[in-house]
Amino acid sequence: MGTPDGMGTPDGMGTPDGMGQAHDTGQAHDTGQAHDTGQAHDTGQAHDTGQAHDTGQGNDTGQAHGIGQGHDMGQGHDMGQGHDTGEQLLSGHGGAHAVAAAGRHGVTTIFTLSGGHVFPVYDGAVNAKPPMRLLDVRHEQTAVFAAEGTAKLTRAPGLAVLTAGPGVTNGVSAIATAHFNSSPVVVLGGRAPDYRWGAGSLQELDHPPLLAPITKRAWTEHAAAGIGAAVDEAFVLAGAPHRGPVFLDIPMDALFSETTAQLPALRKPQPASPDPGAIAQVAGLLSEAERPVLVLGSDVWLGGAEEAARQAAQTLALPVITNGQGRGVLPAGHELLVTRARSLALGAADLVIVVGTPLDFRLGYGEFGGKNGAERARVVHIADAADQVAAHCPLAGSAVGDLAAVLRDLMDAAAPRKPGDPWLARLAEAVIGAMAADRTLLASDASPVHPMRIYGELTRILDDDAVVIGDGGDFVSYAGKYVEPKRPGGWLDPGPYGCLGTGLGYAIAARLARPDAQVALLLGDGAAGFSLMDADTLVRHRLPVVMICGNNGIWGLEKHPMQMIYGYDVAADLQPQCRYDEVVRALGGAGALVTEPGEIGPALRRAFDSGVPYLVNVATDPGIAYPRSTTGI
Ligand SMILES: Cc1ncc(C[n+]2csc(CCOP(=O)(O)OP(=O)(O)O)c2C)c(N)n1
Ligand SMILES: [Mg+2]
Repeated sequence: MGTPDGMGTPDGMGTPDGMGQAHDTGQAHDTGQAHDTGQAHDTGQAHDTGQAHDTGQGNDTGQAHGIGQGHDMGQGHDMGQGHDTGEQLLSGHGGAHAVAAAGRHGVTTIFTLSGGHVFPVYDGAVNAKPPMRLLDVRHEQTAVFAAEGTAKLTRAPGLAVLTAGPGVTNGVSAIATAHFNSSPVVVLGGRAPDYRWGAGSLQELDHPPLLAPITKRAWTEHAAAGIGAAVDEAFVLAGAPHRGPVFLDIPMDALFSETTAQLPALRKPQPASPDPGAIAQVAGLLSEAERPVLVLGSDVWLGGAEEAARQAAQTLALPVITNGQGRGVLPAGHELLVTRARSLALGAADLVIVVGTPLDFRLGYGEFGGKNGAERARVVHIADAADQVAAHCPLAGSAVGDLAAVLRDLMDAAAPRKPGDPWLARLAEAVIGAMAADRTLLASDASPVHPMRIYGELTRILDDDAVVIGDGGDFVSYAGKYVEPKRPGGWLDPGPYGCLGTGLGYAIAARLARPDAQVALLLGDGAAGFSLMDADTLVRHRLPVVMICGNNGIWGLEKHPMQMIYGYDVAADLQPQCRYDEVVRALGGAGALVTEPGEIGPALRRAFDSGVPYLVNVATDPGIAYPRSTTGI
């Protein structure tokens, strides 16, 4: 299922698929765009494609077999592993060149949703040796979220291929999310053909100007012979610190063209060494500090610095707060992990060293300390690239470079804190107090269900290597607080862009990247509406994932604040106890509605044991709002 059999062959063109596109456009007829629609039907995407064939470009898909010699797609995501990393001669059509270039960067899966403008990429994937997996989804944002989830989990660039026009624009929120998360993602867009540019062919849109503000680079490769090198460049750029999404579109006449080209030798980004002077200055600040805190963010994991960070924290005896993908660098229960005493730690600190995450709203914009009349804390920002160092708040120090190198150098340069440090003892006590205070609600027998009870049950069932994904409002805020990962790289949240709808894409990525681990997707009932149709993708591609819907029947994170501000709310209600479990059942998965607290644990166990996509739909109390201290504004 889901393989694009027959795609890319001349016969595949002008099939009902091509007609379907014109027909879809035909729906615009009803909205009064009759003439455009008629033209699209007459000239048709299939017809455009046919023209590329008539000119003899792309007729012999068999040539694609010659592409990607030396590839071994089964080798996982290590860059270039199993691939010829030297210069390479490419032949065949542009799609085959693109696949060969991506394969060398460790890509094993293309996330996509079909469109004629990108057929050659599919043909290149089908005919690569071995073939590259095509994972076709139900909405382009899911394809990009899946590529981003892959990047977050494997720490190598993920690839999404989107068809021209609406395919690309449907991916924009997900590309923006990757931009804010510094996730290495390559988005390859189809593009209307150059030879008709300006004449108004189907789905003709100049994408790069739209994508430029949310990518490291967005450009068009017009020459068939340049496609391999351009795709290679996109992957190098996406994976080089500071990482992020890169967009490249290719006009369909170039993509369908047969040509030969030279693929340059694989380039690996060289880790940047930190400046010793900067490290010495930070070490000096540490020696003067009485109440230091170390904050570890997503780039610590993405940059492979998790071991160095753990060692630095332990050697220097620094209390640690984690966020994003930094979560799990110190495992749940570690004596130095004080995330649960976060407000005391960041409020009373006199030095906060933030590594690998921006000083954004999640970190009070970089303003720490000052609690109970104390002085403001000094702040050090450590980033993997100079342009990432905060410019909006005063810094006492900063360091730039490969994060593992920075942390190791700092560990060598700074003096460890003395055993019996009263600051550490105070924080440890606060952590114990916070955890004790939670116990009652995590075991709550209230009916309707208190959302915390779900986490009380879930954390008992989760393995150390589980991947937990949060997509929702209040329901996910609870998860962030009460699901503390045991390992890094197992927690996926949407990050500072806060885009609802990441869930199914991230879950697809997690199932592929961690075939044997539990994958738990925590979905608000509102969030579920953005991507639940992709439960169909889980079913078609046999990707068992446990979805847990915290179903309070409202957009909780909007309804409660609106009530607070106005004393009333609008546009914040959903259907009470809507049967999202039945939706997943109808799509071929399984599910159950849970209304009583005692049923949650057994239902979760059944879900994990089922081996199929399964949604546990827990009706929760809409009267309960997550007790938040910040709004993010
Ligand atoms: C794409 C997008 N649209 C709207 C929002 C605004 N928003 C943030 S949280 C939230 C409510 C989420 O509701 P739900 O998923 O049901 O979780 P709950 O808060 O009820 O637990 C909304 C609408 C957003 N963050 N992203
Ligand atoms: Mg809700």
